[in-house]
Amino acid sequence: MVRNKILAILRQQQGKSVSGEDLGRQLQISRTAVSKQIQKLRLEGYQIESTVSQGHRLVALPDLLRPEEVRSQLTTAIFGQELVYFSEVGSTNDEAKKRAVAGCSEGTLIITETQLGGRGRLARGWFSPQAKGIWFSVVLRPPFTPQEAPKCTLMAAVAVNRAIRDMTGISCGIKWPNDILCNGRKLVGILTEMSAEMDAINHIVIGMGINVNILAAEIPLELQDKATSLQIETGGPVSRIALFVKILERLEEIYLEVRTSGFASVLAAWRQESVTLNQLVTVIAPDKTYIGKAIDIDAEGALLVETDSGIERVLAGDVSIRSLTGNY
Ligand code: BT5
Repeated sequence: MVRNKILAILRQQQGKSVSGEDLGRQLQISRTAVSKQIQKLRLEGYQIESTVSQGHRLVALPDLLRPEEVRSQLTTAIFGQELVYFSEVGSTNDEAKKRAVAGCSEGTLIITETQLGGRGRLARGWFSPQAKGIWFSVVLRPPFTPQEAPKCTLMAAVAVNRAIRDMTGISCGIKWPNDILCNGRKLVGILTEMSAEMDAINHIVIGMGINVNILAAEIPLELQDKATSLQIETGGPVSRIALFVKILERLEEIYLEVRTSGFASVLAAWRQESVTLNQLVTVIAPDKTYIGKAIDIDAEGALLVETDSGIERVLAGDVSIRSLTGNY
């Protein structure tokens, strides 16, 4: 595609100019055709400076998670080798599940700028405004047993928390099982879905929603006291693409380690970063609601809650859990 070739040449120039004539010669097209492609790239959000004497110069990339941009920065071996991009979509988890059933390879990524039907757990909605966050899903085909699947949520939480810390310096907490909180408000939500037989996993889809450049005033009223974004927390915009790449790198690193050495180090990191442990929590299970103290997670990633009548083992997906001591 001529567009991609022009972009590749502009990138190689690393901010230096290249003349329209040179571009035309290299691609064997006319200068007018070059100008048209440059114009199109500008409409996509690429900032390209053009002067008659110097030619064209790539000044800044658009803040879109376009596959060619992501690919050009990605150093992962599995995650993102297949990359499916939508400017808008219902839910990236639904798209990932469709592709997983059709046999897509492990590490296939679905990315979008906005979701029209983004989902949380238990049929809740997920607010996914245009180009303001990172809304994506990845397909895994792990060799674990189905009982181990809930730990993939913990693994994802540890990975995204690490990436956020590396990139912004912010330290967030993990609320069991699937939230990253910053100052008591939700910054990231994770939705893990599985297809399995009795003793083997067909595939796992991990979906993540990361609120990046959402301004306080853009958060819907019903989420005002529950949600936050990196821009709100750091006071300035954060590069979505750089953060996305970092998340994928951290996630792959941890996933590969888990595949060879098991979940022990994920569970240890999770315990350290948890804001749920040692808190009083309300557990809202389908059949009962009760209060207790979250004392630990077990080897399968279940939360252990100490109540008056003994220790309850709480599995993700079945319950909602609220801390009694914080505003989360
Ligand atoms: C979650 O569910 O936190 C999982 C969210 C996963 C979203 C990703 S985006 C990419 C992928 N594709 C999907 O369709 N989903 C995944 P849960 O714990 O059930 O929390 C949902 C609740 O969080 C909602 O009921 C709201 O109260 C709140 N919420 C909705 N949107 C939010 C946002 N952007 N930021 C913070 N809180 C939000």
